[in-house]
Amino acid sequence: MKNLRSEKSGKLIIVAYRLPFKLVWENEEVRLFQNSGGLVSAVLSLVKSQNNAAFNADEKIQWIGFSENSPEELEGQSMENEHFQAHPVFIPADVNENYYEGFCNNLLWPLCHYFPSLARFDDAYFEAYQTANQLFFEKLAEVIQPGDTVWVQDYQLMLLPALIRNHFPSNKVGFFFHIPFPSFELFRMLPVAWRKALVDGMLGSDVIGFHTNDYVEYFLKAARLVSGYGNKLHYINMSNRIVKVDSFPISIDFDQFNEAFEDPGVVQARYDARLSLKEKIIFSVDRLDYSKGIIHRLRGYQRFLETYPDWHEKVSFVMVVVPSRDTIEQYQQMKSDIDQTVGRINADYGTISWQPIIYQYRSMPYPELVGMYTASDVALITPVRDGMNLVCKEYVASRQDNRGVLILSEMAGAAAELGEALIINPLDKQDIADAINTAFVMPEEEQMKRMEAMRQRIRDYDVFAWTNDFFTQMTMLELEHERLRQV
Ligand code: ADQ
Repeated sequence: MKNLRSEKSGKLIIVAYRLPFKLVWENEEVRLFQNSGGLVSAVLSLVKSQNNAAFNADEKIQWIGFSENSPEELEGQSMENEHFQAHPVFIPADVNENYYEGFCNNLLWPLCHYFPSLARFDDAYFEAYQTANQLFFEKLAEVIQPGDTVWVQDYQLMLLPALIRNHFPSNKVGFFFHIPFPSFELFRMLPVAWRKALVDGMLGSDVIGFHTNDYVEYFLKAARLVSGYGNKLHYINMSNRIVKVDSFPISIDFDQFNEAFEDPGVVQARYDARLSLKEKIIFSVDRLDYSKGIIHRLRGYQRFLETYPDWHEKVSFVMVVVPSRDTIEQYQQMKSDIDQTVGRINADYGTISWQPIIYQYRSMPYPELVGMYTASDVALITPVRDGMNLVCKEYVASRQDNRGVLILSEMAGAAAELGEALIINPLDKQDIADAINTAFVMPEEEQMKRMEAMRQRIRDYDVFAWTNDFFTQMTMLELEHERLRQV
């Protein structure tokens, strides 16, 4: 097959709200701690795989992201490590408040997760969103050169692809949307000018990626109804160029989770969990967010305790919630609802020798996380809406022993891929309760059959395949553009 790498390939530039590092001051010097989040490992997979054609993998990846530190604090500090060179974007605090907490998290997040009643519409939000996207663009303009490929990430930067296209028309631009793109009935709640700016902004890209076919269809409908662009087989013809819209279900580093099963720290954590907990273990872990269905999960568990009293004293539900956005009032309210509900269930059902829910509000170190994944009989994942959900994929990849049962909400993007899970409606308490009981009585052979099928799928389409797939589409589109230019 022809080598797809173009001679003109330049460097890769990632633009995301967050930088790939945390900055920590020690003795007046800054030290960089690389984040271990999904996007960073996905991008690192590109470095490891080296066989993509869209950009030159020998050059350090450039990463543009918001800086929590002031320009004075960062002056003279090196902002690179072995893989990344970071370019901090400075956004004044009042603008960032209206941009990030406002437009992004008080409007786009609830709207895209089907919570329109929580969405706040404020002109100052949209103004700040435009200003912030412009600031990201200005930083990019200092870095970009002909031949470079830009990969823009997520709902914080929907206006950016069009800004790039207008000023640097020959650079390749990819965009990935990590949360659900909502059905048109939700999207049309945005003021006409805003929704048009968002759709046109994204259409500045060459390739636009979503997690599922549903999100692709919803976006294509918005592009047609908001901006008048039809499509043919997911290709939108923009007169002088083509935009490809497709689904790329994000994944994880399967081998890393699979191999962790035997790490001494993981073995120890698994042993400790089994020793200190009851004979059946249910586990859940997520960020504090109303989209994650934490309250619904608790109600489902409560219904399980009501309906299946034979399991009393025999089950421990370990629920770990990572603090997130807890400066926003709705999140504080939700946190206190969760605290109260956990307290009530433990008070109603607990005994001297049994605590039905063990609840922790903290981030969990990796060995402990995989220790819990591999000790649990059930992973209970019940978002009321989730773009993909990586926790369920991590659980499955960790189960080298092919044991355990995944209970998964039909509202998670991942449900489209993991049909062998027990799929539930997270709003239906009885459905959750029955699924827990079904999981507890499921014969080992059936657990193994389901687990093996899911593991095979994630092994085949891991995070390396995901990034490779996206950049293959970018390269194919570039070839198509070259062909069109010659016609
Ligand atoms: P998130 O909403 O953050 O991501 P998710 O995909 O589940 O959700 O990823 C969470 C990550 O955080 C997982 O890797 C998990 O292990 C980790 N994590 C969660 N709780 C933790 C804890 N207490 N301690 C340590 N680690 C913890 C957004 C979208 C998702 C989409 C991803 C990627 O909302 O739908 O899957 O982006 O596109």
